[in-house]
Amino acid sequence: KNADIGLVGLAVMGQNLALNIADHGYTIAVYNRDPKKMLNFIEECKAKEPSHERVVGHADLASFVLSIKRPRKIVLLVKAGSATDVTINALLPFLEEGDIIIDGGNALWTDTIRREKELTAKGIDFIGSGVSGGEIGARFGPSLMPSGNRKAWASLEPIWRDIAAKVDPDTGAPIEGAAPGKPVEGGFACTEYIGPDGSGHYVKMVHNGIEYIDMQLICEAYWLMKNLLGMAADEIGKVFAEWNKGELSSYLIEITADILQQKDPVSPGFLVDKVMDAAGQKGTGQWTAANALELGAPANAIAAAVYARALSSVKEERVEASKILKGPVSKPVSDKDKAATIEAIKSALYCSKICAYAQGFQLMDKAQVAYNWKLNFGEIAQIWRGGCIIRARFLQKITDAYARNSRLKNLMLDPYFTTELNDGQAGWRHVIALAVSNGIPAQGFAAALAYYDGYRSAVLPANLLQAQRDYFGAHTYERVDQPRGQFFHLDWPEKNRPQLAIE
Ligand code: 2AM
Repeated sequence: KNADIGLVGLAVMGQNLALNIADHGYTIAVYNRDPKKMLNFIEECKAKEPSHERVVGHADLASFVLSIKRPRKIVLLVKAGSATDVTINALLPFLEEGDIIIDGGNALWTDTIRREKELTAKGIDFIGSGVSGGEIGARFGPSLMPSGNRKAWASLEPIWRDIAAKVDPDTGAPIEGAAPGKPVEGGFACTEYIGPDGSGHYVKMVHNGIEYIDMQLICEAYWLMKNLLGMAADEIGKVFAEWNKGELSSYLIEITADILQQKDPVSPGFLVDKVMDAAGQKGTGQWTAANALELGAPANAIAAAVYARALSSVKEERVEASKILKGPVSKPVSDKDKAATIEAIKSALYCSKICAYAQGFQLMDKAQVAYNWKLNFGEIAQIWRGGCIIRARFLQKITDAYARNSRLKNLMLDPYFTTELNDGQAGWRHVIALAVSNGIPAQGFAAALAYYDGYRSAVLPANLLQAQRDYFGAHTYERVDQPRGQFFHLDWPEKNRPQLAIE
């Protein structure tokens, strides 16, 4: 009975999180449905891991559960969905009141809300924790977004803080030095309590929605350099490497620079040119866009990223359509305009990114009202500074914005972001115009700009829309010359109205 914590689910994420926990001096009991995976993992640990003595494998659930100190903390890293329910139900007979289950999988937040209710009724405390950073993050420091029972969080918190990514508290710069058996100490730990029930998994979901559009925008920048400027992959990679030194500096830009300069190991040329252009998705971006629709949050750039993946995935159809549907005659950019066009693409990328994050935070603001949470946006930005896929110098700018004003209505209204949008918009508009006139799809850039132009418009054509609604459905309208909340209806001229009366 001496394990500090237990972990169920020994796929790569589970293995790496277990090793990360062991590296920080905790004894961890591990279990997997298929015991072969557990045995292989323990063998590998013994061969390679300095902290292997603190990882203890169990082939049956009873001995696994009984080996953990009470109140037990059991982390689940099993496949999201019904596998999580199956695993929880298998554990339940062995658990005692006050034990804690922590779901670290990519659960849909509504499932987390349901599980927390069900388990609370049985005397088991439940934490849903978003875990971001992929395999390497799990191993050396992820960004962790826990929510649920507060008392349980207090008990989990020291471990979560120890294993989370660490960044400089003031600059957000990563604190380097992670290596197996050499845990990083000091710095700001990228985990904070997010709120009740499913809020942690919700915030993780929005993180992924932002990740979708972040990636899409980078792809559009690459595509425009290739198709407008005729640049080869490695040359574009060098531009990204240069951008990575400035305000765009981020994990995704860094890996993009590497990817574009990677030669194909099996035939001449660059690997990226050989990779099939049909995107996959696991669903978290789609959940974000669907929830934005449900809440009426204008997250059109996030949705555009999901649609762009969907459009890419019908590869065979696109190949056929390309033979039938014509575009404009392309007007390549001249060599003398190349440098300026690359600068403009950089502006388009940065401005669109600001809009994408503004949408993500605006969505979370809607969600906290709808689901009765109190989210701390400054803290959310802080814990995304390290460990996760969207980690970036940019997150420090967002952290600073919420430090200046914790009740900021929209990120674009923070003085830093307002200035960046002002300075970058000429290039941003120029690039979209080039994309449109050359028939190059840039739906992420364009959706972000439509959001920007819509948000900064004091007046929109929704006056006409309201009149249309009143005309055919008597939905009423407010008047600009009367206080809000007073509704009017006109008996519109008969001729175009539906004939309701039976003649
Ligand atoms: P397995 O190794 O026995 O397949 C990621 O897929 C993790 O989730 C693995 O540890 C896997 O266990 C576990 N898992 C997947 N489906 C499961 C299920 N229906 N019940 C329990 N565990 C499951």
